[in-house]
Amino acid sequence: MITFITGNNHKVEEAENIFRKFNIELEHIDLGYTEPQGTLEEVAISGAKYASRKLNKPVIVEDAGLFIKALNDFPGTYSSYVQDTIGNEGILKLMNDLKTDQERYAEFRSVIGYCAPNIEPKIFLGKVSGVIAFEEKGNKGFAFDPIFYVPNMSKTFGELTTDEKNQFSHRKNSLELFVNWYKSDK
Ligand code: ITT
Ligand code: NA
Repeated sequence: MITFITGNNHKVEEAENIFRKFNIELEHIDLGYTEPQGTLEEVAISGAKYASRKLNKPVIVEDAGLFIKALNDFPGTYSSYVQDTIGNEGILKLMNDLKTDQERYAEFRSVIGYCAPNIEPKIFLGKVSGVIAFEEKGNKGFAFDPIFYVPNMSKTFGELTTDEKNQFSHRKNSLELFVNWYKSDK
């Protein structure tokens, strides 16, 4: 069994769906650790280490964000704060003059941090490419999902079910790397 430390229930729902496919049982604890300002990798490393030492068991944490190329990777590591303040409407305004898919290119990135008592943390990076939509679409996901458009599917993440998003999302990619490592080399 693995313990996922997060305060975000949408992440839990997605992770449970992914772990079920790998036959690993997932426990969820909202430990409320303070995040240092830093890269996704730094946050995942310090969070995983803190939580595994505190609970004295193996844990994973995730630090994720939306990285928009034309905005020099904004909101990136500030994603949570930006979502709560200017929100999707604010992001769409910043993108007003940008018209093509290339100009509106963005990535979701997810870094899973794993740590267990008496070992040092390990991290796993997953990404997915898309473009920022011209308007919000769909109400199936959370946060930036309605403005993250995937040209291949002609849909935003907000229009995908959890199952569909979990086929290829940043979170699926990072968790899959983690599980493959966890089941073999650990
Ligand atoms: P934790 O307790 O796990 O830290 P959190 O919501 O604070 O939960 P992060 O620190 O990883 O999560 O912040 C990432 C933010 O990026 C998150 O709050 C969302 O606004 C956004 N985000 C991350 N993954 C997303 C996804 O799959 N779809 C939409 N928005 C996402
Ligand atoms: Na967070």
